[in-house]
Amino acid sequence: MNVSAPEGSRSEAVAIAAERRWAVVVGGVLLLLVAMMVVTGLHWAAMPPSRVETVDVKTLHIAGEFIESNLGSALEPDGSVTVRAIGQQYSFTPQCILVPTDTPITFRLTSADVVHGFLITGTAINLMLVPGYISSIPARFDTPGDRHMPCHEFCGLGHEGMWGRIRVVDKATFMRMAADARRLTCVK
Ligand SMILES: [Cu+2]
Repeated sequence: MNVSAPEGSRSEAVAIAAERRWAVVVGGVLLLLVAMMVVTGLHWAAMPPSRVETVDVKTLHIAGEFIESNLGSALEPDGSVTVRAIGQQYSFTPQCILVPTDTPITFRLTSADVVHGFLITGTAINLMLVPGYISSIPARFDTPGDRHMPCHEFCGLGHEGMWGRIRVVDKATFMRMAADARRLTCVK
């Protein structure tokens, strides 16, 4: 009831000054976020992300890493295993991938036509296969056994029939087989 006029206008001035300050801070944050979106958008549009490897889809089957004779599991000089495979409408090549237990494994895959998915059931291995790019993921299996490998990106009318198998075998068995063959699969 007893608020004097000068006191009232002083608190109003304080409130207005505080509102201005916060308006500037919020405006600054918004400008920063918009600037980040613009810069990262242009950057990602201009080049693929770092460490992404590309591959020429037109020569996939006739030259380079993904020719048919190079697909399957390869034992590397350091004792690790590299698995190379292709997804295409509507199958994986090889249809059955053979890997050993207790060994560092690197999966390297690509697509010959449209986007496919590569997933190994019961594991965290889950990749998107994009034509023109090599998708790579490290893995390690502790127990032998068969696992499914379904395509999980809708890739056309035959999508539901697109799946393969991963067979994990005992390390000693794999090493015996690797002594006789350059590339291993479990395709019958
Ligand atoms: Cu597919």
